Amino acid sequence: FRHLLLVLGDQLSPGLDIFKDGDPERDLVLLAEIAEEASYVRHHKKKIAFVFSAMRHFAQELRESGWRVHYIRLDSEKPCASLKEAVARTLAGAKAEAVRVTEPGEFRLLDEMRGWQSDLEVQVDLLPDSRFLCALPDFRKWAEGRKRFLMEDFYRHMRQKTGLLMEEGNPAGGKWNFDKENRSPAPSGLVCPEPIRHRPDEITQDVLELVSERFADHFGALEPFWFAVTREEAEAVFESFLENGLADFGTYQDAMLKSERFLYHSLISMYLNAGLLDAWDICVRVEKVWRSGAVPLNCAEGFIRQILGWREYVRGIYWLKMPEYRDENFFGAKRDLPEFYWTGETDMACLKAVIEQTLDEAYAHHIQRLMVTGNFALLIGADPVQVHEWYLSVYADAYEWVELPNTLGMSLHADGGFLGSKPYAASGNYIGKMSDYCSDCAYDVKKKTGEGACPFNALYWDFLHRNRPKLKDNHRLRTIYSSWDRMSEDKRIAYLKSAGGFLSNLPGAWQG
Ligand code: FAD
Ligand code: DLZ
Ligand code: SF4
Repeated sequence: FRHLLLVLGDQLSPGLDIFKDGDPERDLVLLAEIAEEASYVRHHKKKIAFVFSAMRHFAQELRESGWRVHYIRLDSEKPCASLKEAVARTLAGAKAEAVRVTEPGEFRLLDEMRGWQSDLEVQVDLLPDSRFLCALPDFRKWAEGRKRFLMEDFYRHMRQKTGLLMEEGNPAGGKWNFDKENRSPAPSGLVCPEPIRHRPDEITQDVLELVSERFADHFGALEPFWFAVTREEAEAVFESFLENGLADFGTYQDAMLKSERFLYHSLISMYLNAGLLDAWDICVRVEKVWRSGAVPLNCAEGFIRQILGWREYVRGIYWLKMPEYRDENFFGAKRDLPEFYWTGETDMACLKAVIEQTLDEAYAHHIQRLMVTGNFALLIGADPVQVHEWYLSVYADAYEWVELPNTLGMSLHADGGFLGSKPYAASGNYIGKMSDYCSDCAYDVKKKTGEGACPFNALYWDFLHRNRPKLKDNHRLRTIYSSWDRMSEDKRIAYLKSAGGFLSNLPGAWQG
């Protein structure tokens, strides 16, 4: 062969440069199910099933369009322990002049691949991942010499660069951001569109059997399994969102309801991240729907911002700051992540609902991740590495390039505010306002301290008080600290005592 084209489990796109420059007559494609990739954290069973099934379907799609594909299954007679071994073994059976691979989405793998050329004694070409809307050198250029790295600045830059939602050089509607019109709580009884539930085909059934045998001790429920595993199925999910979800997306973006786990969210992150959907195509189609008059601008803008703005921005930050980023711990937080993150067994109704949903679906929407599980981990001072490993394990869309900046930067403020200008810390009041979780909780969200009070209330003040030396110069927290200072001493002591009592009774880490 001329080239061996290695495709990773989250690179399932025929539009990648390795295919564009490839030649089905002379190149061989390699996909490999690898124990190491499937267990470097205890990924949710649904995530592994999704990745393996999507890989097998992609191999089939490539073969149908004329590519020769070598596919190594986890249950083959000679499974491979690592990606390097998969490449070495394939090369031993089928000589190739060079190995070509798209840059992976995680630093650990990129670092490893940099050593392959000398270890395997073959030329290894790492090609940039062309699925993103901001190439990494362009992000670096944007970041160079900047004092502040706000997402909003980057987003405006991307709007101008791409021309999305622009009119004669100005933002459509005269404003860059329509968030003021978004973010209402959801009325109880709201009925949202049902997600499309795909029926597992034979390939998926095989994978489900494999996962239930090999990964029984991993997090979460394997079935019912209804994720899309092909481009066509993922396309149907997005189409259904355009028709039924987009018009209300912005309005209820931050709401949380016990009975509606998906609300008006698109549920496309895992397909985008694995390569079954294309980010540019998604943005262009959302813009088109707005231009057709079918949805208001605030919805289209709010949605495009998530993809053109946030998604590209966190990726840029990840590659700008790694590998040191992973070890940042601004607050010096070192508490074990409580066991109930892995089981859902807690009497705090909000955490229970979000963790149980995560166990069932390998999905939670942004505000559930940020303001319930993330907020609690921040307030109790949980060890950022343990929190990071939890988020990387439990969501079907989790890869380090997107998960780490969201967890360590946005949620835990462990990077000292590089990514977000203030910690997303909130008391029970926020959860009470944006959800219906509090109505059947063992705690009273209105009660501030003492027996039966919502733990978030005291933890919130304890967090601010404990970390004051680190946060005192943050001008966005000035009014909050002056409220604290205006409280009577008795009240402050009651808060700190309540929080102290709660923290000392928290369960330890999961021993699993
Ligand atoms: P929608 O609400 O419908 O949003 C549309 C799309 O916008 C998403 O599919 C996603 O591609 C993009 N998007 C929205 N917010 C973000 C964001 N903050 N960063 C990057 N992309 C965004 N997203 C992941 O894809 N993988 C992760 O591992 C991940 N980990 C997270 C961890 C924490 C602590 C937090 C707070 C957020 C995390 N997010 C992650 C971002 C966000 O929660 C998910 O992208 C979103 O919930 C996916 O659901 P959806 O497709 O229904 O999104
Ligand atoms: C997530 C994942 C899993 C569970 N399994 C595999 C695998 O067996 N083979 C593979 O090539 N990729 C897998 N992946 C995706 C990789 O973990 C992902 O490519 C890297 O983390 C880089 O983003
Ligand atoms: Fe969560 Fe507090 Fe509400 Fe209970 S009362 S659901 S702990 S916010």
